[in-house]
Amino acid sequence: MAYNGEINLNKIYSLKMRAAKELDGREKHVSGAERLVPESAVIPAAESLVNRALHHSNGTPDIINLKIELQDRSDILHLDALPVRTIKTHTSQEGQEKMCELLKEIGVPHAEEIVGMLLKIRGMRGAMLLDSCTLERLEKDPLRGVRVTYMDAAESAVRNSNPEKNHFSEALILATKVVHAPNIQAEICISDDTDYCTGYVASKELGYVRITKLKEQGSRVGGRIFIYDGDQADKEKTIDYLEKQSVLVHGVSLTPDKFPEEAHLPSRIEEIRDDLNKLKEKHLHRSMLSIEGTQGTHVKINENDVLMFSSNNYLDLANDARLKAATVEALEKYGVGAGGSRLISGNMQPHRDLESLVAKFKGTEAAITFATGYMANVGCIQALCGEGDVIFSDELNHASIIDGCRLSRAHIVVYKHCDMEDLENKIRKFSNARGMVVSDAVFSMDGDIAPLPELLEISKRYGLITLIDEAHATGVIGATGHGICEHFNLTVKPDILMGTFSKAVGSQGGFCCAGSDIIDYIKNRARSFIFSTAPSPAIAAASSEGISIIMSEPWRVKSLQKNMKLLCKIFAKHGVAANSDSAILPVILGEESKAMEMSLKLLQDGILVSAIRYPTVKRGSARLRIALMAAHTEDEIKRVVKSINKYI
Ligand code: WAQ
Ligand code: MG
Repeated sequence: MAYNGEINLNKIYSLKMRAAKELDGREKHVSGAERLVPESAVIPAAESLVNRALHHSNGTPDIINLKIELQDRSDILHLDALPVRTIKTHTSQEGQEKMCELLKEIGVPHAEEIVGMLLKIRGMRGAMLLDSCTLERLEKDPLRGVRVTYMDAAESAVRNSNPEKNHFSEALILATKVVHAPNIQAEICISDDTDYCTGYVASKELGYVRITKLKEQGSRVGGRIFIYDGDQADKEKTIDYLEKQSVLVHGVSLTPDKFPEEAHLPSRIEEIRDDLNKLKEKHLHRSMLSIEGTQGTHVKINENDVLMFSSNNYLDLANDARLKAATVEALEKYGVGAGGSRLISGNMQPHRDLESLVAKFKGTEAAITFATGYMANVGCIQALCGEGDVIFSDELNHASIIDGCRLSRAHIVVYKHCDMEDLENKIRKFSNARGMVVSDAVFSMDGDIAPLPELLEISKRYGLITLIDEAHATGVIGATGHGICEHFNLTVKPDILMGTFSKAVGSQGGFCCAGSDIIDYIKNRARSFIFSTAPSPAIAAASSEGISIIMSEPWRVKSLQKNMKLLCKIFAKHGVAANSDSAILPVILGEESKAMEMSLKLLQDGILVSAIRYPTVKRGSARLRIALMAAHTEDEIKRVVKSINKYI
């Protein structure tokens, strides 16, 4: 299997549709088209091809043939679409002269003769392959010509938005493939549709040059000529490429001039494309795996069973029957949408219930909930700190904390990871500073726990408020999963305990728990709260149910903690030092490519352990991040260690 820096196990399939009807005892072609799509798109592509066959202006077909073939992924050629320009011509003669000029420009001899040949073609299914010097036809079957197949647009948007035949994008895909064939100097084309008079010249140098009028309306002329410039002995290679090489063309647009603004911004768009390519070269480009079905210790990816070691669904509540029932019940009672922000019109009973419950769970006076954990951090930090304040922030804090700090306009001082000496030294440099110390409770990519007792002591001593992010601590650490204060048996609490419902709680959303004044202030100041529609009441109800289950079933937290001890022990047995008190264990590998490769190999073994790369972690500290769940079995934990050891 080819590896191109993306985790993408999708198989690619070719689909070919041919529709025909019987006319006077002979089969008459009605319509034909092809697609090259990932496995997940085979069914919709098949549907759209059949649709196209059924509703074609050439008539209703008697026979529709649909051939679906698996492609060898390592053999797929990715090409950028040729740049496109359009020359407007008013008469067919003017168009034909233009075509000649362009061919001469790139050194094609006998341009007039070649264009003359094009203007005589009628009814060929394929293209002429023409020796540019001798004007000999090189195809085996001159009646049929060479058919170019196995090509499509790489972007699904282009493939899908095209149920009717799109002359332009289909021709651009074909031309891009053709001009990259060995020994092909250029391609010329006129549509065979009687009412479509546009054609083009394409070559690597010219790009795709459209000529708007090349023939008279109503003319049945139409065809293609591939101009061959090379040793005739090599023609098989060219034909083979044209007929068999799978090609995905990137950056095909749907119309040649749909985005006129591109004309004014070519440099920025070029830069964006360059950046994307650089990301791919550095193994930093991200693509998404598609999970089919539900979340759990086992998930389905491409119909395969995959053992999940990459989920924040720590207590296996995301698909719990009671959470689902609570959601459905609230859905029936309160509907889907909240219809407005909490402050205007979206404040519903499930939101209020959830806030009381989470405050109780964290042992604070009050709580405020947000649509996501990211929004909770951003909103809360931006609300509580402002210009003139100083925020002391652990260097490994989550991106949402960093973004909240930036948005607050406070001065940001980053201290060394969990280094309380460094924190205090830095605070001292800002004597009388007003502001905040902010830290993850459990660090999301390292799984270690902030030294909260010292952190609180120092912050209090210097009069700084504290915000602790318990996204990966809630339902995970502390004897009964109440989080970091329980973990350290603390009675003093940080000023703000932030967390999410999206992880151990099995639902979605973020929260901040604190004294009622602070919460009231956040409600009045946090822009991500004020200017955002309230989460669905059904989701709020699900979150409440998740928290209730964590409280009533402490065995879940125990089982998760036991699993981590077991994982560390098994690693130790294999001679790998491993230590974590949370649900996260990083296996640091260093190079981005190495982490990506390992993750891919594990996936091929049926195990999902995600690779974490820059910018999520520091450059050169790429890693596998094992995330445990309460529901993992001993055998499954042994399996992941064994697999990792095999490749390390
Ligand atoms: N391989 C080789 N030749 C082909 C293929 C193929 N896959 N498909 C068509 N041809 C040949 C065949 O002789 C057709 O009669 C001829 O090309 C024209 O095909 O606005 O619509 O599908 O930029 O009619 C060009 C301008 C439109 C689009 C081309 O071609 C634009 C077009 P058609
Ligand atoms: Mg046509």
